[in-house]
Amino acid sequence: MKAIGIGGAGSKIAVVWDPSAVTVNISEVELNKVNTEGTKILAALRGSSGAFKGARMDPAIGYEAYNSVKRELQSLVRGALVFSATGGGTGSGITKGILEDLIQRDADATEEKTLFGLVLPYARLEAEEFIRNTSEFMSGPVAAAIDNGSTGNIFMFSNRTKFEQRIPEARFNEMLVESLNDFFAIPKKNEELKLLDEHIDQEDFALFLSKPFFNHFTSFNYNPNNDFGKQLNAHHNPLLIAPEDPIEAMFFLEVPEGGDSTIFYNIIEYFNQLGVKPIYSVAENPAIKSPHVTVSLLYSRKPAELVQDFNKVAEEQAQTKVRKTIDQFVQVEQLQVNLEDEARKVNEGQDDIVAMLKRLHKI
Ligand SMILES: Nc1nc2c(ncn2[C@@H]2O[C@H](COP(=O)(O)OP(=O)(O)OP(=O)(O)O)[C@@H](O)[C@H]2O)c(=O)[nH]1
Ligand SMILES: [Mg+2]
Repeated sequence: MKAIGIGGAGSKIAVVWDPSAVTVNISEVELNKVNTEGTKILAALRGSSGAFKGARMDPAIGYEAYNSVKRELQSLVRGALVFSATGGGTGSGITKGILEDLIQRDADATEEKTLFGLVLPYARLEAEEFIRNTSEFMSGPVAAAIDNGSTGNIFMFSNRTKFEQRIPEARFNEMLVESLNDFFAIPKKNEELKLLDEHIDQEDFALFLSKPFFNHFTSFNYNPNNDFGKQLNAHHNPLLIAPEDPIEAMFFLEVPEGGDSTIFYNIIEYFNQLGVKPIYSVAENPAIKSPHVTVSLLYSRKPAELVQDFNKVAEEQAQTKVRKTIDQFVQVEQLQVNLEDEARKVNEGQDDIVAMLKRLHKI
């Protein structure tokens, strides 16, 4: 599938996925560094000052620059996978423009839906601006596009593992793409391997991808003697935001040569308890020694993990504010009055954050 990379992170990841990806940036320096056989598009601002510097974490600048590339991108995004970080200014600003245009125009045909691979910051260790931009981006344009059914699947990658395991950026980008490739290999494997039950062909797969939900995919060795749900929960994809309960699901079960194909009924039963009838297939793979399953869950509610992360950061910020306030007013005579005043301001700030989290919770 062809890719479009927006901003720094989006471009770097897009070219790993697709060596001829189209890349878009406001920063000429960043754009020049990208190694792609595809078109490079320099988005421009009305004044020339932004051209070399990027949006410097300000999504309003990215959003303004979208106007200069709108016409070109409107046709390019059809049937493409758009990669962007949610924290920076260029990626989130331009991608906001893309999402708004998708909402405006008539529903695309199945194969023409635009998919998104979003890279979310790790709230505990990344800049406050990245977190704030992400909240606004997710609760604004992403929520609206999902409500409107305007996009195909949205993959929410998380930089958590990158920071926690201290993985070099280039290696981590490869890991994201390898994982995505693993999921996208399902229809091809269905063509190549001996099928034992059901079938997922290119068209089934394309239809699944065209649905306007978050997609959490993962794969693991499945032990049919143990509970499937517990194994699934223990093997969520660490590169993606944890999923909510699925609205729809897909699974592809591979069993070794001569293996028991009927173990898939356990998986059907598991999904049935959640009220979901998955699309699925079972194939024989002589290259494996134990059953292996690839699962994809489509969900639309805001992932709990994200809200928790933001809660934590918001709380830490509020505490820092209070601490600063105390330091600042400790020598002032009217200490009591000022503290009360500041405490009220902090609380007002918190109310805003709570309101934002409530909005976030809706998607
Ligand atoms: N996984 C991954 N994350 C990245 C990479 N580069 C930046 N990030 C993350 O992406 C976010 C910043 O977004 P960028 O793509 O750098 O910003 P941008 O869209 O170019 O916007 P500006 O530079 O602010 O104009 C932060 O959360 C970074 O940790 C990368 O190559 N891989
Ligand atoms: Mg940048």
